[in-house]
Amino acid sequence: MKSFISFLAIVSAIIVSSCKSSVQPPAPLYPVPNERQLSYMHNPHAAFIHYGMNTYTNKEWGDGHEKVTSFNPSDTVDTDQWARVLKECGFDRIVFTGKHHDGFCLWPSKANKVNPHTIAQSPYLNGNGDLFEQLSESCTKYGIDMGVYLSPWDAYEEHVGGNYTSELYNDFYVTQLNEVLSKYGRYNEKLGRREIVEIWLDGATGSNNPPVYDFNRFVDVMRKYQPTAYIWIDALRAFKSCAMGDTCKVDGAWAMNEKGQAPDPCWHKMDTCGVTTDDCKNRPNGEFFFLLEADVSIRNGWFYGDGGGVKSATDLFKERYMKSIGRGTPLILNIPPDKNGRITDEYIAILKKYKEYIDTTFDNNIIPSNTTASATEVRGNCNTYAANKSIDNDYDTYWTMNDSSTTGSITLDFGEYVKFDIVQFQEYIPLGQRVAEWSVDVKTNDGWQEYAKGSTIGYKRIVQGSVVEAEAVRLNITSSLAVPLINEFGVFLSHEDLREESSLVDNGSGKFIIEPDFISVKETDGEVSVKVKLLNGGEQECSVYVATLPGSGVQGKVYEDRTATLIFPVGVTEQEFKVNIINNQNNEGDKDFFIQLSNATGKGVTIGEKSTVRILVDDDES
Ligand code: FUL
Repeated sequence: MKSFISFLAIVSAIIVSSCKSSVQPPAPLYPVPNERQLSYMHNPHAAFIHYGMNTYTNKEWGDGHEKVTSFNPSDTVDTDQWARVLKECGFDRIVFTGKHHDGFCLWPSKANKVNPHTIAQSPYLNGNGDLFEQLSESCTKYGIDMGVYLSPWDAYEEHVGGNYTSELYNDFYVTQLNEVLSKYGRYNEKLGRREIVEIWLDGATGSNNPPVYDFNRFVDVMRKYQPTAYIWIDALRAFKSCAMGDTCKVDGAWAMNEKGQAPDPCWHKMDTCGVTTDDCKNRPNGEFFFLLEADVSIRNGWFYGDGGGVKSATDLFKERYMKSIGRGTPLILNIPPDKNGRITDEYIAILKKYKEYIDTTFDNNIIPSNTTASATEVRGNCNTYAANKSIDNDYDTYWTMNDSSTTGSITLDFGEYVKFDIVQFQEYIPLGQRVAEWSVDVKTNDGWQEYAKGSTIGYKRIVQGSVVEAEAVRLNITSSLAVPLINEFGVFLSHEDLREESSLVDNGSGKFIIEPDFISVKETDGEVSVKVKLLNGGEQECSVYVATLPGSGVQGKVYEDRTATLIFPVGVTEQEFKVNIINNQNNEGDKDFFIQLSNATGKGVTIGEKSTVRILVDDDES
């Protein structure tokens, strides 16, 4: 051991002595993230709160004809409980639906002077309620950031309110933005003002003839009051605003699904040359840095309702956290309060378990303190860029190589056997996203073997495999757009409930999949049928949860909500799952929804890659 240490000392002496002081850091690979995007990547765990008129009418999308008297919580809405519970459960921000598509405002908006449709007209606190104000106070009190969801699509104004020419509507909406962004938010002492960290302008439009929204004007108001807010706008609008200016005015949008999962590979870059706006995203050489955000609800619907497929803590960890934050993408998890204006005990118990899973897995860095790091090449032979910069716990230092090198490896030698099942590594993304392919090897008793491989890294990549005991781990960058920069590299052991105690070699444990991945149906077809299959299984009883999920079409309008736990007795490997399609009389255009698998039970049984079916319902009226 002694001679090994002196050998290392000599090696570092050589590195330091041959390092030229003129060695510069690598140039940025544009586009690079802005401050708002970086700040979200550093604190990527967000909570959504969907609460409002729909909570009381049991709808997912209201149509604007709801009576203000329907919004009648039995008690004061407990925003303190929301902020306290969500802070305790590890969330960094709360984004709240102050106005959903039905147009009912949860603050006393005066934007519509003639026919207001707000909490001030409702029985809540005798017309003195203001949930944005309440939540601003609660977020300040409990130290959690606040964001707002203000739906541009406003069914009330479309049908009843009277502000429905494009010009009138844009004036109306700008007044609402002024009201909300100038007054509410968590009080930020450093800034000396109330701060809104995120503004979510949902992309749904219910009408075939929506007003022409003036997004440039909207964004100017947002930047005026809340320059630090991450602006989320549906891809189409973001695309247009990017195409208009030399920089993209908005910061991000959805991750092209509402499953809480980032695509893989995941490039946070977009350009303006795709056929559809989603085509423009996730492009390795995209012109604009565009941060995807993975959204999902804890239940099978965005607003509170009975039953409805509540996700387990294991599902939240493995299927959402690991496939969003674990792919370098912020996760926004929706926790809808019930009719009493409170987060239910059932949800709190799940969130606490989920938090325990995250904490026990990631809180302890299990790399032994005498671990040594080495690399195939170090930039200019300089200590500043040496492999140990990936284990020094300093975000701003990194391992890198000379500019012409786009492949290379770093190895962590633990000096003892370490048991782990999670490997985590990060690219230094302030200088641009670069890595296109990587692999990880582990050195066990049997020598070196491949543990995992994948495509992008981005802000962070977390990979879970089977539990191994290894004396060294190696990260190989096998393809990169420019010289790679790795600022963190580590291993962890997951909470015991989450481990896959199998050997390195895939032992063929069962996987549930759903087929096909896409179906197009007519509104008049009555029903749609899909197949749930168990691959490599059938020797033991197991089960899987199947549920419908809204897309641009919602339950009750386009399809009938359906959830089921399908039990697969020994020997059964395939079952059918049917969903009723609603033949409505609206001219609403084609709509889609999803059928999704989650919560597999049975030893070693998991959900396979094919876990979702998209159903496109052809509207016979349009
Ligand atoms: C969707 C909306 O239509 C849903 O109601 C929900 O608000 C979700 C976050 O975005 O597109």
